[in-house]
This record gives sequence, structure tokens and C-alpha cells, in this order.
Amino acid sequence: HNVDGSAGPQTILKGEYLNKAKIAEGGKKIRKNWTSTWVVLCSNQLLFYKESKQEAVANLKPGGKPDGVDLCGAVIEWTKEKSSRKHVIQITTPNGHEFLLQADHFPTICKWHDAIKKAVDSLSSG
Ligand code: I3P
Repeated sequence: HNVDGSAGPQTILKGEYLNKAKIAEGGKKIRKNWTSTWVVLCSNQLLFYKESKQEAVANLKPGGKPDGVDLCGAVIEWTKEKSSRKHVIQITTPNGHEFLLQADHFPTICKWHDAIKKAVDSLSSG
């Protein structure tokens, strides 16, 4: 296990609160529900926590795993069609899960878009 208590790979971008909505699961549209989520980017996955990672790790049940998205084969793109909100990115996984991430502060979401894209690209290039 890593020093932070997770067994996962290394952290690329440390936690920050972003607005998150899951809009499809397994290719099926689901009702959109925006929530503020503490997001952490690792080399191969994006992790979602309800509270800061420090609290989340403290509250995690033994053997429990945080909610997350596997970035292998994922597609990340800016979208203006999927929301009336500004500054929205969409992450689509090969198994048909679709997530939206949004921040009011444009540089914030830009930073996450670029970092996630980089992580996805480096996974596909081996
Ligand atoms: C949804 C809610 C979302 C909105 C969504 C609505 O209504 O207002 O905030 O998404 O629009 O359907 P409800 O709470 O009744 O489910 P945005 O904020 O991203 O626009 P949508 O159906 O056009 O996705």
C-alpha cells in the first residue's frame, strides 16, 4: 500500500472539488445529478471522493474502494451539448459509462482536462 493508504498507482493530480454528474451507465442514459466531488487523478484512474481524500481514507472501510473511473481506453472531450453549464468535459469509458466534470473557474477544468487527456494518451501508447 502507498503512504496515502490506497493500494493504487501513483497520484498525478492531487484532489480538488469539481462538479460531477454520471449521465450513462453501460450505454444506458441515467438521470443526471450534479454533485460536488473530490477528484483525484492517478496514472490509470480517476477517483471520486465525497469528501477530501484525507477524510475519505480515514472513513474507508477495510477492503473498501473509492468510487472511480478506469481511464484505459477512455475518451475525454469538451462538450457544450450535454449540459447547460459552462466548462464541461465528458469522459466516456469503453463499457459505456459517461461522466461529466465541470468547474466554474475555467483554468481549473482546463488543467483537469489536459491532465486526464495526458494520462489516457500515455495509457494507450503503452
Ligand atoms: C436536471 C437538472 C440538471 C440539468 C438537467 C436537468 O433536472 O436541472 O441540472 O443539467 O438537464 O434534466 P432534474 O433535477 O429534474 O433531473 P445541467 O445543469 O447540466 O443543464 P438535461 O436534462 O438537459 O441534462
